Amino acid sequence: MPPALDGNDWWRRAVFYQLYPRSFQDSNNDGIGDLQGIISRLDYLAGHDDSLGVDAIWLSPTFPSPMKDFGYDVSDYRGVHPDFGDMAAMDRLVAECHRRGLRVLLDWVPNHTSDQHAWFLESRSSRSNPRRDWYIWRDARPDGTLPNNWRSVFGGPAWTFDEASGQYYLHSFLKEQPDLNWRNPEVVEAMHETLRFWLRKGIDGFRIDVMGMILKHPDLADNPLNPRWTPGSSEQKYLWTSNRNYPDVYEAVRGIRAVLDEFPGSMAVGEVFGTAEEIARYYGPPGTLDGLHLAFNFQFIHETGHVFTPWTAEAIQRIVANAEDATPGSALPCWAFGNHDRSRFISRNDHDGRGLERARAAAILLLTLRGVPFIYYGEEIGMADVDIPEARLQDPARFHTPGRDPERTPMQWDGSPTRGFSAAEPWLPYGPAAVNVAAQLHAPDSLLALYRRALRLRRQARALRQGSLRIIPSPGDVFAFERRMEGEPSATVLVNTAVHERNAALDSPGLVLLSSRTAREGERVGRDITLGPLEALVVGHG
Ligand code: TEU
Ligand code: CA
Repeated sequence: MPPALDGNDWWRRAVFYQLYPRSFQDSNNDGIGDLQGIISRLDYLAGHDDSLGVDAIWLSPTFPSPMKDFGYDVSDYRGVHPDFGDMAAMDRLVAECHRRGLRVLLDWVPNHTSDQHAWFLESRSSRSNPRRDWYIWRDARPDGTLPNNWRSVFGGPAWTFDEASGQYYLHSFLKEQPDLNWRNPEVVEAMHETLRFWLRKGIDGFRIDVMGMILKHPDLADNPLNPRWTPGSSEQKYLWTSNRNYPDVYEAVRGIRAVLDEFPGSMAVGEVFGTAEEIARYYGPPGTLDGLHLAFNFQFIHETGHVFTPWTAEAIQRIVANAEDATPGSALPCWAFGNHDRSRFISRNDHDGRGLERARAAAILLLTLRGVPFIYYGEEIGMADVDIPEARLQDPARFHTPGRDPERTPMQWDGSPTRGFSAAEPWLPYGPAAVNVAAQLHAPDSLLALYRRALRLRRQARALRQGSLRIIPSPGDVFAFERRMEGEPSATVLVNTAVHERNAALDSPGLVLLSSRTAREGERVGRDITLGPLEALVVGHG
């Protein structure tokens, strides 16, 4: 059993696993996953020889919530939603994780609360309420139109009129998710206290929801028209200049970091969107790195707008090179191939029915790049988007059809009709029975076995876990890089994104330590190497 990572910078060497609590394991047969269910499945993740071998988990929101946005509408930052259990269950979960060397991140949602949060109920109760200014209230413009042209991320205007008090309030997401006013110091202090509440309880850190939107343009200036937009195009009509990655946000980020620094060994990873340079700013300047410990780079999912990134060597190389260039000082990039908001990797890359082969290569890439990888639950067994019948769709945020339910379906533990998830009708339908943990756990050629080998290799080969990265110029369709660390054997990673064989050259001969084509592992290779269709492999040197 691998020991827990030590040191306050444990997160630099960690592999994280995101789990969606509603969909991991149901313990009381109401069809909804819960904390006790997660506890019962921890051995799968860590602590045993045949565990996956991750170092930390991130739980999507577990707080009390009317569940309009499945927990991203928080009505109490210091509690546990009864669907998931209670505070005692959370304490048990944290203790059971720590016993196995697993760290725990909660999902902190600072941009908005639920409209049922006590703060908002007060705020909307009257214009003179002391908490009125905790949210963003504005009059209509003199001509009677909305305060500005901002749109909700989920579609429609970002403003809703409150009849009783005669003003509009801002909501960057659903109207049930009013935006907090981070220019009010009382809000800042109250939100910082919610962090301290959990840190005192022993939580190891946070994933921070929509980090880049908590501070907007001070005058809430209109957003400019998107020059790439034309009527009917898939582009958004307006840019997000005034309300996303607005420069003032970095001051708030530093404030959050200062709170985390009161608790050595804690950390935060921000959900941010933008170019590699925009992402980089969240770490703080190279010399101080006084921003977030990590900021997600989602470019393997989408580089711009809503167009999914294709599985091509050219795109992969651009994304990695940009991140390597932009990530400041000793900071590390942070990679994910999937999450609860986006179509799953296999489904995004399955136009020719070969999504699984690409998923095998992606597992190797994710776990050998320089930086901190996040695995989305089920990715390791090849779960794909599930077709949800119209009548069972749950996600209210249909900014794209059919919403985000397809990538949030229950974890498939076995091939039985209940998938080992719940004896009751699950909150979302299951995927095909053939994709499950039990079938893959002891099958050496399975995707799950490949993930476990990749995780083990990453733990053992320090060059892969902590070394530098150098991109090796390679022929078309091949992305290659070297990982090197002083005094340690180096490794070369090659990814062939073509559906045909490709030849590549190595600087020196070596041994295949890991391959998406399992049978190749252990093969000695010279300086010329032929990669199979869609193959990714790791060659160890010395
Ligand atoms: O998502 C924020 C978010 O803005 C994106 O996922 C969004 O879909 C994209 O920017 C569109 O361009 C977070 C959570 O991950 C999501 O589940 C919540 O619904 C959302 O915040 C609101 O809290
Ligand atoms: Ca349950």
